[in-house]
Amino acid sequence: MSENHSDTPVVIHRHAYRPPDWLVPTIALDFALDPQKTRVKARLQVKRNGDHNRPLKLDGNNQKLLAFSVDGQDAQSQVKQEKEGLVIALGGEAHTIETEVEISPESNSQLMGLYASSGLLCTQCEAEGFRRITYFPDRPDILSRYTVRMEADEKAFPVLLSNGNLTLEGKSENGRHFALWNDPFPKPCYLFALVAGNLAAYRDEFITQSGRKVALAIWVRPDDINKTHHAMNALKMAMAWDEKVYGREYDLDQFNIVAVDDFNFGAMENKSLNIFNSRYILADPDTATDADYDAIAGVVAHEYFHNWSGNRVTCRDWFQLSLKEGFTVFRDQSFSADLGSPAVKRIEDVRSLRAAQFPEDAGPLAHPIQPDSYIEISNFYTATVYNKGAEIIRMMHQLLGAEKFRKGTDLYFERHDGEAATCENFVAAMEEASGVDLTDFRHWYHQAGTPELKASLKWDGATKTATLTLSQKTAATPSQPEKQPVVLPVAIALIGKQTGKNLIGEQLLTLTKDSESYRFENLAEEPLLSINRHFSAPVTVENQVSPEDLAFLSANDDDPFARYEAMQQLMLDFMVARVRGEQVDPKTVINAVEKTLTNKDLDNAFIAEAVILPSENMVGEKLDIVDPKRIAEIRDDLRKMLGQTLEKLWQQAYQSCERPSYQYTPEAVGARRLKNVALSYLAAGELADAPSIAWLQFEKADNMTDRRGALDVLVNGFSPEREKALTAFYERYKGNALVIDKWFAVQAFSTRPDVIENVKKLAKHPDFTLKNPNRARALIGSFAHNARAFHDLSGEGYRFVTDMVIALDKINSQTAARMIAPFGRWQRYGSDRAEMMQNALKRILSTPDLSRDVFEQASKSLL
Ligand code: 0A1
Ligand code: ZN
Repeated sequence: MSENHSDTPVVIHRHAYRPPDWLVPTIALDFALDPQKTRVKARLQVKRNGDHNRPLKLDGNNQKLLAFSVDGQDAQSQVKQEKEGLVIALGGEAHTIETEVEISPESNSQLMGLYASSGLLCTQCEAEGFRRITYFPDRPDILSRYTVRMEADEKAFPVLLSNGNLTLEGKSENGRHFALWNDPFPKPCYLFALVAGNLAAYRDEFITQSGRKVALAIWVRPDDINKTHHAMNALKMAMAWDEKVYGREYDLDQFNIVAVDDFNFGAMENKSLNIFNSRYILADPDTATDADYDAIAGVVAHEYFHNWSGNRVTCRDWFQLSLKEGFTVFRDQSFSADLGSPAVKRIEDVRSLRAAQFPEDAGPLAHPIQPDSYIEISNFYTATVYNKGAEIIRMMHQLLGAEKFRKGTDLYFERHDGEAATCENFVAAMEEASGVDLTDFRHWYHQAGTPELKASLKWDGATKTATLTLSQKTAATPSQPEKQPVVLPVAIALIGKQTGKNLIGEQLLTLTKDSESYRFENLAEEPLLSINRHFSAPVTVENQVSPEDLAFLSANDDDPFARYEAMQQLMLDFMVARVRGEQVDPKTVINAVEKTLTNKDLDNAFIAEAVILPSENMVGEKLDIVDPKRIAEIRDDLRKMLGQTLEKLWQQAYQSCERPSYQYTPEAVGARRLKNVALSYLAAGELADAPSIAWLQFEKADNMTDRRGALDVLVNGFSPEREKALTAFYERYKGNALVIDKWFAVQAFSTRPDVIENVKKLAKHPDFTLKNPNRARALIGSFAHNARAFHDLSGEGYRFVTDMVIALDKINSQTAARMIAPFGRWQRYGSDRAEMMQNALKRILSTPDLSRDVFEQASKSLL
């Protein structure tokens, strides 16, 4: 069967959900593993569900059916083999279905189902990969008990892992061996996993709050065993945190993690056998940056937390995806906040929401966290479902308060344990446990688009009264022309314009209507508005504040996030005004940066975040027509000005952040962060010695954060140190795929005008391959997000990415589809660019045998 689906694609609708006709209480799988030809025998106990006479449908593709029987009898006459599976007419209430199929892991370049990755065999089944392994009703509301027998050559595949408990292992003939695994928890097939290969384990254990001893193992290539400690620490902390904060205990005696090099996404929460993209496991100071360390802890926790939010309670259908993902992202964000600085974590999370989710909500691919329909579900593992989903859970947390929120999650877990649930079930549990009416709040689940919150504060000096008017509006999105007001928890404070004191403490205003006014009386002095503190609602704020007042708030607001926001707003307003050709004085921006840099009460990590300029894309979002070149010039200009005017301060910051040797502590991480930001400003200031400072840092670095920080700076310039550093970096790390990914990405992100030629050259580099998703994303994904290069008026950037998407679609359609979004923003650009972007999409769509994944993204992007 072909990998691609070019005929009119079927659209799946949320409202078309129907309970399954047949259930599968148990399944026994038997794998004769081999990279070229694996045989899979499956025995399904099936049970009619309800009073009907519909046949049993088993999904299946990319496999050769070798044998088929019903209740032990060859049953060719009962079965109809269709393109996407088998249809079986059955007379009784319960039957045993047996199939035997042949699949080829080695030729599975889609990395869905059973595939080979650097000598390992592993699986990825979410969302619809199980049907590439065996015939099965591949939908998450069918929960089955699994027993798995796997057999393989013992030399090539000494380790055999699957879900649950290992119940037996032994030798079989011809140098082969086998293992038997049994998972006592019924699960949907998307949580099935197996791994076979030459792996070494880093082991530890965890004692749960009720005293159960859990054997933990992280399985990697033997050479990588020393890079697993950080992930293991994170795992143990996550296990303890989930007990403390949510009362959730681990439920089996084993918990295994495997790292693989070829993986479409970040990681996968298969029951008791999490499989990870190796970039979210492997770390040591020489090869992983501090950001990598943070991401590893976050993803390890995320997958672990899924054991309850996803596995014990799973999703009824894929329209409920945010039920597990939004909630689990909220859980992992809270975990990371508790581990380090909550303010800095919030800043980082909001920055990535703005970078990835806001554009999605503002473009042709906008969808609610519960979409109405899809063609290919893989396209809906989006920043909206994940990150906006997490914001929606966070808002419930605020509206209910921590205690009632916990009552709600307790009720949810208790009520739905062992079930496939819906988002509505979650909200209903929250509502019942807390007594808080969430009727209007539910709009968040079905309405796309980022609401715009307008705020205006009027001061009446005579009565010492301030009146705040809040109003909201959500712009139309595809197929949703009319929007309803949503429930917005808006955390505010009033900051005295003279004293900088918080005059009223923090107040949570809940805006439920289009517009509402609030009065604040007896104020000691004229106030400034501190709004959407800690980003209490996922909105854009429209608030006319003067640069002077923003500067004041950036120095005085008592909420660190709001302070950061004031600074960002100040910088953004300045750049937007400049792009529009207005004459504006940079003095206020420069003074505010200076004040932040010299404020002894602030820690380095916060300072570093606060002084980074908003991205070019953020500037673009504020403009009617985006001119990436002009935006880049204006932003570079401001960076140069800040670099030069505050040179002494950057140098001081740089020096004060130097440490005698590497440590991994929050303090040291903050210092490295500010040091690299200071270095980038020194370079932006075009100070003569900047390249040599960067080179020195590069050379004497005892960790990847410093080395990469220096390389990031050098790669944008024309100094001889640039080539020296790139070569040295490559030589030092060749053979280490994760680090070579950085080498590709750093060059694809360069701000130099020759980046396109260089990236095209890199696509021909012997180390480049489209077969490895990390590598493809490092070069092409990074380049497509390099606004100035991608949008170059020559059209070369568009052409290059288009060529790559078309080539990649034949190999790995999921990964190809994830590179299309930047083209979809064509409406935002001038006609020259818009036309080229549309043509790129048309060219993609005219490619024969296009995958469903790419078809959906490209066709929707043209609308
Ligand atoms: N459930 C995983 C994400 C995931 C989804 C699909 C995949 O298929 C390629 C892989 C992983 C998570 O949220 O971590
Ligand atoms: Zn997840």
